[in-house]
Amino acid sequence: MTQHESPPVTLIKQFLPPKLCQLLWQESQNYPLEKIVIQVFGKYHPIPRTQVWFADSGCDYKYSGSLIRALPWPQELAKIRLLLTQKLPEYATHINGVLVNHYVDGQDCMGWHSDNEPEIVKDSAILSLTLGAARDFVVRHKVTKQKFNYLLAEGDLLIMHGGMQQAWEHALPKRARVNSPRLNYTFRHIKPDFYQKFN
Ligand SMILES: O=C(O)CCC(=O)C(=O)O
Repeated sequence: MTQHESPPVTLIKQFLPPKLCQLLWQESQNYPLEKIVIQVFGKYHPIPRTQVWFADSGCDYKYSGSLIRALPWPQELAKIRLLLTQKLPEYATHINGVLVNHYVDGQDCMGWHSDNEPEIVKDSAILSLTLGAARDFVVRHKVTKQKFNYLLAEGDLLIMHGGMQQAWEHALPKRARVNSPRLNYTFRHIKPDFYQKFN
């Protein structure tokens, strides 16, 4: 790669109109958000955010060793999925699950990782939609360690193109000055029934 290669992402500012942001935010007040506890080197750590996974039946997802069963799509969220497939068919037609992360304030965060779980269809795009507080989303090349920063604000849609997860990782760092909540939706294409094979 060249020294100045940019990450394979497209940022669409204010993709979701304010009225739809408002309806989705209202609906999110009833999400069954959970704080997952993960085990690292024998010690238990609650993750610094809460999460819920909505998906088509059979599209379960594994997060740090715990299998998370698919909950059915809430009404407003299902409409957003439809909107994505209409506006961005090239990327969104095969979406069948969405991970929702809720950050109470700037102390909640997500560490460096790639979305490269085996149940994600290889080279599929991941679409990230933000509501609430604006936060920095940082992308880092796995080899050169070059970093790029994207400020994600309410209604913004970030497309992480196919192939991104192989070469790049991303994180949502803590931000001391952020004192209001944020929701992030990552719409994904999952291999249906991937985990049923192991049950
Ligand atoms: O909240 C964000 O913008 C990041 C979410 C994320 O990295 C993920 O769901 O894998």
